[in-house]
Amino acid sequence: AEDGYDLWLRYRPVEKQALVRYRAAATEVVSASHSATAKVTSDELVRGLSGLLAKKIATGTTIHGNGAVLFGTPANSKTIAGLKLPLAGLGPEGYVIKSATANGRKITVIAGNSDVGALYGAFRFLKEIQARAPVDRLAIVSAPKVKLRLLNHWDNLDATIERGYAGGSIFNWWTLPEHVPPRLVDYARANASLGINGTVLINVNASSLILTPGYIAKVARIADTFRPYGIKVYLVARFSAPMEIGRLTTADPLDPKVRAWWRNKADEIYHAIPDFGGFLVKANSEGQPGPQDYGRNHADGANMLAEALAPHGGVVMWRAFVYSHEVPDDRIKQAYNEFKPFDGKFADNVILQVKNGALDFQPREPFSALFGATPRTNTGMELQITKEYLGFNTHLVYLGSMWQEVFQSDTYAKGAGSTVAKVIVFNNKLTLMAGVSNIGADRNWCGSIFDQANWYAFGRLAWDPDAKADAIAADWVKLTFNANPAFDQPVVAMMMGSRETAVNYMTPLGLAHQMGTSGHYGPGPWVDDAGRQDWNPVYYHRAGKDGIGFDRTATGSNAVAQYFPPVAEKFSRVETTPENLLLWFHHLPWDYKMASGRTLWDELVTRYGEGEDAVHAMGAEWAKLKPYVDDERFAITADYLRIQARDAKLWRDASVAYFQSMSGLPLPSGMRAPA
Ligand code: GCW
Repeated sequence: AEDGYDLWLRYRPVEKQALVRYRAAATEVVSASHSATAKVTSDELVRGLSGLLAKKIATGTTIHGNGAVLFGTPANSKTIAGLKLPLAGLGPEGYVIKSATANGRKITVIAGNSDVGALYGAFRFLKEIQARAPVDRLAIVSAPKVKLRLLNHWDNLDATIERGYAGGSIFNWWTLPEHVPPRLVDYARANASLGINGTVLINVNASSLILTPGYIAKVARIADTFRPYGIKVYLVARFSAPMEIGRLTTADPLDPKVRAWWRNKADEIYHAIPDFGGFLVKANSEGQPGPQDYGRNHADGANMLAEALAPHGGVVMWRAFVYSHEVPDDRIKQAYNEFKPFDGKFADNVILQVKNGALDFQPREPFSALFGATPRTNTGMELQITKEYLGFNTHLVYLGSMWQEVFQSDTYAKGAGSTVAKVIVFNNKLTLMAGVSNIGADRNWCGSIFDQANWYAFGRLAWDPDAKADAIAADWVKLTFNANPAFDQPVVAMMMGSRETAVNYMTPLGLAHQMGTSGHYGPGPWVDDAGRQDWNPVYYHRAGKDGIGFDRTATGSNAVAQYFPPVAEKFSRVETTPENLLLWFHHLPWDYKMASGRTLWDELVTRYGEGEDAVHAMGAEWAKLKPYVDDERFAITADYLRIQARDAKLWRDASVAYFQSMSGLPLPSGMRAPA
């Protein structure tokens, strides 16, 4: 059955017409390396080619004839060394795939500087066939632009997942370390196919028990499972761990006993997991413990952990997602205010992990002002793959286009052209891309078929943040469904429009944080009793008789001043602020004239309506594509599109009705009254 378990690694046979051609290009798999990574590479090539070519593919250590697929490194293959491939400068993870001649045979060589590079190349070679690209004259050279490409799981030790919409956790702590579910191997394959090279196994809010010996043994077993695939494991270090699982009475980062405790803990972990990646930390955020509890600062806290990990080569990812309702100012300013003063004070193996926007994974936010603002501190990006504020697993929203918008935003950190992508890639010694996972124990991994595309897009963009969202979507559709343009083109178009559609029915024109409290699924613009001012939707939209929007210019919170001058200037003035961010930066009267000629009020209502209509259009489009899809994956998607249509209507109706109670204005002519 096509339940989605195989993700984009389906390897179904190519069509009859193309079979002869592809069979000639891949007759056997050859490698002289015997490492664990070479073994899984060979297995994947055999599995992929046998499936795609509908025949058994043999393996060997020497080339027997035309069509051999030789993989390895110059160090473990004389043939590869002799071919003088352009491997210099590709680093340990880059690869070259080349159609070549060796010993008078026409072969395909897949080479890396390490076995992991060759593994990535093998997945790429299979992808070319899956996408039905020609493979007889290959000359592919690729290397990641970002060093640490990580998933962050918000999985708890009790197997629940914070903001997880695809069932429970795939990490079964109960049966580990004795039993490793085979699923974890498929998880590693899927990640390796995208070049993801690390994973944080547990929630940033999780308990410190994960650092106790029993759990370390379980983690070690997972690390053993992932190692051949080039994936390192990382853990969350809860700042108060020395008090909770040690016997200390403080977690003060400047206390020598606390420092010694963390050093010993690091030594203990590395003893069990020699290539352990390091720690991810959420400190002094949303009530979590941290150095500020002791009058210390973020650098004190991060550097203490960095010092414990440094002898082993580990890193600390210190999250910049900090805000507190005790700071009586615009919440989105807090991270910049807390971190900017410490630029240059963090150890070399610390990376600040900054969410793409300053608020919290909204359908649209401007890029965080921290990108480019901390040039003497490693600064990486955190994206949320799981759709906490974007309709969970039931709404079809492709995030590739959202992330592309962030990466291509110009920070002006070093003049025009300093895009967020460039700042992340070039500003740092250690580069990082982290994605909050949407993976759970559902058969289809992500809770829907189309959410698999977001995992896929994250991996591709982590490898190359300048990659194009539409090209990634096109690849995903071909690999996941089929390579038929009659199907692919409309589906890619649907995906590419889907994020703007969600923005329109949820938070058009730069509105944000309008979701119902705590669940973050449906509309709640009227909520003003969420327990904290900075959780209230009313705090963010600021609608009243006079107008709507959050003034973040000099007459308001002046958050704009955190951006580099050209950006600050652009967002300061209403006329130069892009309309899709208008109400994020400005409070405007309801009769403010928009580019369309409509008033702000009419435009707002129009956008909500467009959002709802576009969801219906997606449903109609999908219905037409039924002949091209298996029944099971067609049905779940069609059903979810119906849920999305129901929800989009609710969003539109509730939001329009609520804001009308503020504006007191009639609906633009021809608009349906909220039901
Ligand atoms: O997005 C918000 C979520 C919390 C989350 C927090 C964070 C893990 O609502 O569930 O906690 O951000 O990123 O730390």
